[in-house]
Amino acid sequence: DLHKVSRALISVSDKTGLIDLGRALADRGIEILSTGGSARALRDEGIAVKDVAEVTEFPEMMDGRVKTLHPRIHGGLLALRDNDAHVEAMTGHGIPEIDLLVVNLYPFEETVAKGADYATCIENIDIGGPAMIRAAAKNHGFVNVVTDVADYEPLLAELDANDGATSYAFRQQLALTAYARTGAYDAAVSTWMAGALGDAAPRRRAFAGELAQTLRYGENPHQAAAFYRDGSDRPGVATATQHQGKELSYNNINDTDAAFELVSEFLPGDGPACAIIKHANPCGVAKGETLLEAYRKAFDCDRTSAFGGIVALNGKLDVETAEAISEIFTEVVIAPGADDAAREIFAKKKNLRLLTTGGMANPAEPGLTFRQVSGGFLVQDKDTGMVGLDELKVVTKRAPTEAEMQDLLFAWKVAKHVKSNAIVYVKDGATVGVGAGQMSRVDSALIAAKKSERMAEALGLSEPLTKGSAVASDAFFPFPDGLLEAAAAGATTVIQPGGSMRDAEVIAAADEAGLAMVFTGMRHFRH
Ligand code: 93A
Repeated sequence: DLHKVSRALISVSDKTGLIDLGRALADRGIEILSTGGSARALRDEGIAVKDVAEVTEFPEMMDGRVKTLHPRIHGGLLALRDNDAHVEAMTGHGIPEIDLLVVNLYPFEETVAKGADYATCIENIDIGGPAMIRAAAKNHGFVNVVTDVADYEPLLAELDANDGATSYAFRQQLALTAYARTGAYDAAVSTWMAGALGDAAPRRRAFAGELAQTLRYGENPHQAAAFYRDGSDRPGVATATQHQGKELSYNNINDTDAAFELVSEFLPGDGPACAIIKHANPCGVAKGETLLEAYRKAFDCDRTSAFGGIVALNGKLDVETAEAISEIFTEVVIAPGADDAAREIFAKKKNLRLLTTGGMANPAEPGLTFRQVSGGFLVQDKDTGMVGLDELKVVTKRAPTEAEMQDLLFAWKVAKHVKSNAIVYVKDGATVGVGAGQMSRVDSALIAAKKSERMAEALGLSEPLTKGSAVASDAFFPFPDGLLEAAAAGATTVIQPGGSMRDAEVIAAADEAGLAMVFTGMRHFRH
C-alpha cells in the first residue's frame, strides 16, 4: 500500500513553511505545480515550479475565482491509478498524475473575525481549494492531501521513512483531517451567513468547531475528550490566556465557563462581583465594595463547597483578593485581568490556574447552546433574557422595599445560572443559600435553607443567614409548598416567573405569610 510521490500541487494562502516544504520536496525529486502567489513565492527562492495555468492551458481568471477548477487538475487528483480506463483517460487528455496536494484555504474565518464587510467575506470563500481537497481526500488510496502546516514535517518524515512513498494509513489520516477542515470551513460560512442575515434562529445551519486541544480525559478518566473552539472572540474560557498551572481538564473548562458567564451578568455599573462554582453550579455569588469583599461574601455562603472551586471575578484581580483566594485550595481563577503583584502571589501556588480574558462577556450577546441526546443534538438560543425593575409585577399586598428589590434582582440573576430546580436565597448582595438540580422545587428550597443553617453554625451566628432574605425561584411554584418552605427558612420576599394554574393559591399563601412577591413573567430553566 506504499505509493510513491512524484508530483505535488501546492496552493496555499498561508505561506508559513512554504519555502522549506517546497525545497524539501524539490530535493526529493518531486515536481511541483503551483498557483499564482504560491508559485511566485517558491520561484523567488529559486525553487523550480510549473504554473497550474501551463497545465490547464487556461489563464487564472476572474480575479482568481477560476484557477484550478479544471479537468487536467481534478482528473490528476481523482484518477484511480490501478484502473485502466482512468489511466487511459489521463494519457488521452494530457492529465498529469498528482500524488500530493498541499492546500490551505482563503482565510475566511480570519476575514470575518476582522469585521470585514459582506463583499469581502464573500470573496474570501474558497471554492477551488475545498474542491481539490475533497477530490484528493476521496482518492486517498493514491493521493496525499495536506491541509495543515503542522503536517509538513510529518509528511517529510513519512517520505524519508519509505523511500519517497507514503503508506495507506498515513494517507487515511491526512484525508480525515482534510474532511474535518472542509466541514469546519463550510460551517463557518454558514454561521457567518446566519449572522449576516440577522437570522439568529438555530435552524438550517451547519455547526463545527476547530480542535483546540485534546484533553487528558473527559468527565471521568476512562472517557477520551477534546476541546473545540467555534471561532468566537467572546471573552471567556475558550479565548482566555492561562498564566500558570497545569492544563485545564474537561470539568475545569466546563466549570470555568459557568463561573465566568455568571459573573459577567454583573456589569461594571453593578460594582465588584465574584462567583464561586462547583460542578457547574454556584456555591457562592456576591457583590461588594471591593473584589476582596465580594470574594469573602461569596465564600461565606458555603465554605465547604468552595474548597477546590472555580472563582470568577468581574474586575482585575488585585493583591488583597489574590491573598484571600490563596488561603484555600482553588482550582481556577478567571478574571478580566490581573495585577502583576497579584500574579506573583499566585505564582507560589503551583496547582492554581489563573486565566485572564481581557474583558467581560456580554450577557445580552446572542449565541447558541448545544446538548447531546442519543442520535443527535439539541440547539437553542442562549438564554439572554433578563428582566429590569419596570418589568416586575408586584402581586402581593406588601411590595418589596427598595433593599429587598435589590436582593431580588440579584437572586434572579444568580438563579438563571443555577441548574433547575433552582432556589436562591440572597441577603445584602450575597447568596446565603443555593438549592440546585433537584427534581422537586420544595427540596431545592429545603436543601438551600439547610446548608445555610449549617453555614451559620460554622460561622458562629445566632440565626440562619436566610432569615430576612430574598428568594428566587427559576420557575413558578406549582403549589404553595415550596414558597412556604422558603418562608419557613426566613425569606421575606420572593421573585418568580408566575404563570402557574395555582398562582392565586400561591399569592394567597404569600400574603398570609407576610411575604412581598414579584412576578417576572419569564423563567430561567437550566438543565
Ligand atoms: O478562488 S478560488 O476558489 N478558485 C480556484 O480555482 C482556486 N484554486 C486554488 N481559489 C482557489 N485556490 C486557492 O487559492 C487555494 O485554496 C489557496 O488558498 C489560494 C492560493 O492562491 P495563490 O497561490 O495565488 O496565493
